[in-house]
Amino acid sequence: MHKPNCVLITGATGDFGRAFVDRFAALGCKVIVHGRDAKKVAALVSALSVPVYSLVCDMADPKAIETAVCAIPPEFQDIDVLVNNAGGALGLEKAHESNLDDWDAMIDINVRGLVHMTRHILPRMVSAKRGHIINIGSTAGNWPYPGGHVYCASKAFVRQFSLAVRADLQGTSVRVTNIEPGMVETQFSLARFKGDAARAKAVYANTHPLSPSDIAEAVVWCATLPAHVNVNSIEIMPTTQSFGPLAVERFA
Ligand code: 8X3
Repeated sequence: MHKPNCVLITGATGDFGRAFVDRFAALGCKVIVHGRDAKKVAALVSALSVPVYSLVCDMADPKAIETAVCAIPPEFQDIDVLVNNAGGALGLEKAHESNLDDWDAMIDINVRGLVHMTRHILPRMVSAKRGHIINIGSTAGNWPYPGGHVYCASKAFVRQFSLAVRADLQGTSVRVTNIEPGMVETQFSLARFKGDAARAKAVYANTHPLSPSDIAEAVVWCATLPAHVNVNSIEIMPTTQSFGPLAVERFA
């Protein structure tokens, strides 16, 4: 098994992030726990028994990302897995009725934040000829749906960015993987619906969604495969979720 040295997980205080932190910590990896809220990061870190570093910054603020990454101490600079997990969806209104601030926030975190973090971490991986960028994409990047607009587009960006960066990394031994989860029961919908708990709960009602640990399983599997194996992408849905027909407008 390929054992990572040091894993940086963005958005680590969320449901996915905590599942990833737990799994990599169980492997004995050093973990860099990123979050925006210092208190939440401190609570997560206090439960870990592996070497851990807290990286507190807002992924929507490129300068803050750079400053935080530059301050990582030498003993945590051997990052060989970056899990770009921070991100989310805001709103499900039709495109022409959406809130532009929501659109900007999704672009800032899902796209710009991920790109900046990747750009800061990659050079050291390339010099070390060892590393793995694992991006958390979404089925939304492959399959559009009403109200998905910028969220779907941001995840399509993440997919193509992952593949194109992989092309650039030919010859460096650095791996890139895009994990594309479908419906997973997390705080994702609560955030999308801005705290409307009933609406968020309804998304997962009377079905069997995936859990964050299902996605952690895939992330850790990819990260621990032998160094000569690169999983380009994995799309994962619950068995209860599949595809619908294309919509056709019919005239009266
Ligand atoms: C989450 C999957 O279908 O809610 O990325 O957009 S979906």
